[in-house]
Order: sequence, then C-alpha cells, then structure tokens
Amino acid sequence: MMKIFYSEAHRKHYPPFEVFDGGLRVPYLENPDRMDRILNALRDVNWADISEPMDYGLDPIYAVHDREYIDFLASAWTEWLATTSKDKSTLIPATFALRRQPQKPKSLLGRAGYYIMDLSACIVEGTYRAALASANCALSAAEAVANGERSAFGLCRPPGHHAGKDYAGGYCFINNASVAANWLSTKGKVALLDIDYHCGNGTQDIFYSRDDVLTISIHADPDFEYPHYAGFAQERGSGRGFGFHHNFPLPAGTEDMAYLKTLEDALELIRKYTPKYLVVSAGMDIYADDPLGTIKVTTNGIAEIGKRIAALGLPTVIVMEGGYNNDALGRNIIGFLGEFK
Ligand code: SP5
Ligand code: ZN
Repeated sequence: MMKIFYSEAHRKHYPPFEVFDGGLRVPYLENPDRMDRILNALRDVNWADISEPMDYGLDPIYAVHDREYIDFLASAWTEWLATTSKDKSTLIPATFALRRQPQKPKSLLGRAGYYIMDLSACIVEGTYRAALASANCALSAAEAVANGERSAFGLCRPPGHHAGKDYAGGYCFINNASVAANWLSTKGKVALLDIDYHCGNGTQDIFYSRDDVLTISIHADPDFEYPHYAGFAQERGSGRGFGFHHNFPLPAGTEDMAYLKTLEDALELIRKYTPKYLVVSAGMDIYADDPLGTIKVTTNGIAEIGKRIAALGLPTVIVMEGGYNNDALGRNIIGFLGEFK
C-alpha cells in the first residue's frame, strides 16, 4: 500500500480563466478535473491508501515563505471584492514589480503585481484555503516517510514549484514540495528532484543559498519556455549553496531515450550527495501530448522514470505538480507511482 494524501479543498480554487501569451483568455488549464482523473485511476488499483492530510498550521509554511506574502494570499480575495474593479471574477494584476529597487505599495493591485509573477496564478475565493490544504498534503506525505514509509504521495492541487519565497506564479501559491523538503531537512539531508516540464524556479529560489537541500530540476530550456528567467544550466546556487543546485535544460522534442540519459546524470548527483530523504516534484507535463509541453516522453517513459528514481532506494515523498492532458493524467501517475509501492 502507498499512503496518499488528498483534500477536497482544491475544488473551490477554480479561476474562470487565465491569460496566455498574446493576451488570450483561455479556460483555466490547472482545473479540478485533473484531480478527479487521478482519483479515478487510483480507485482502480489495490495499493492506494487515500486519506485526508493533517493540519500543520502556518509555521512550516512560514519556514520557507515570506510572512507578508502569505498574509497577502490570506486577505487578497476579501480586499479584491472591496475594490471598484468592473470584473471581479478573479484577481489578476496587469502590472508587475520590477524587483530592482523593491517598493511595496499599499494598494491591493500594487501588492498583487508585487507578489504575482504572471497571469496564471489567478486568485479566487477558495484559493488560499486550497493552497494551505495542498501544502498539508505534502507535509503529511513527508511525515509518513519520516515515520518509515518507503514512499508517500501528496496529491497536491494547486501545484507549488513555481512559487518562490515571496511570489506566486504558474498556477502555484505555496511551494508544497519545498515546504515538505524543508520540514524533512531537520531530520537529515534532503535531495529534491523536479521532473515537471517547467523549471521549478520557486524551489530554486527557496533553496538557492542552502547546502542542506540539494535541488535538481530537469525541464524545457527556459531559453524558449516558461518561466523564461530561471532554469539555465549555469545557475548553480550561491554562497554556501554553490554546487547544490542543478538545472538540466532540454530542447523541444526530447524523447524517452534522451530524457532518460539526462535523468541518469541527475540521479548520479543524488547518489553522490547521499541524502537521507528524496522529494520528487512530479509534474506529468513532460508527457508527449501535454497541451503546454514540447517534450515527448511517453506513458511507458514516465513509468521508466519512476522505476529509475525508485531504484535509488531512498525514502521518497512524491508531490504532484503540473500535467494538463487530463485524459492521460490517471495512467501516467499510476505508471509513475506504481514503481514506488
Ligand atoms: C505547475 C505548472 O506546470 N505550471 C505551468 C504554468 C505555465 N504557464 C505558462 C503558460 C504559457 C502559455 N503558453 C501557451 C502555449 C500553448 N501551446
Ligand atoms: Zn509544469
């Protein structure tokens, strides 16, 4: 059996739209149906032990995120309703902070543009509660592994790896995997491997100057793909954290064999680090038919990735990140998780 943590709180985080490049309004791709597809698939196997997360309160979240940023998330919706904006269906700023001489304005939209990096981290009434529950799913999985489980899965929604110390972006508000990794880091060295299609810029931000959590992200080259400003190979960490961050940017069209070759390089770094625990940011948007992706990993390829990560033999916390081909999400997650049970 594998312990899996899931909360229904995500359902009320369902923004009516997001804005793509070119100003195109599209239905929110990071939608509640993603969880239903995964839950349905998990119900068909005999090894999924699904339960509600525990409530860990705000302390483990404040341990990786800026307090004022979390306060912003907590009150943004109520403040938004009190504004005179014409369309209040979702809070989206249209002006973003240049963080060169950071000034923090008082207005809601000023703070929204300060704390949000793009047009896909849309805030609605249920967002904050969903984000807290999502972090609790990752923390519950971390605690299960700390208590001796070989692996556990945080079925987190919203995802987290684009959320930095003090910003939201890319559908992410609280960095679930980082909260879990930081919580585990008090019990031993942690490695965090991010296989989401997009660079885990938020995770990179949170651990960049630390040497007690090795962070590795394999993703589409930011030279052409979101998040555009982080994820290049030369970003290796800073200060005592230098050498404890690694990016593996991949070209568009990367297929199973080439992906697995890169994965081996990442796994070798983890072996050398000899961590006590592993956290995996498991985005399924590397899948060949993902609507946001350009990487061509097959369903079998995803299972093989799971197999090779599992072969490290480390107690592993698996955290859900992206993946937007809802039809394929169930089988891809089952194939991946099945290697850890
Ligand atoms: C967690 C996660 O996977 N977040 C990804 C957020 C990506 N948002 C940027 C969307 C860029 C839109 N590009 C449109 C390409 C459609 N073919
Ligand atoms: Zn992604």
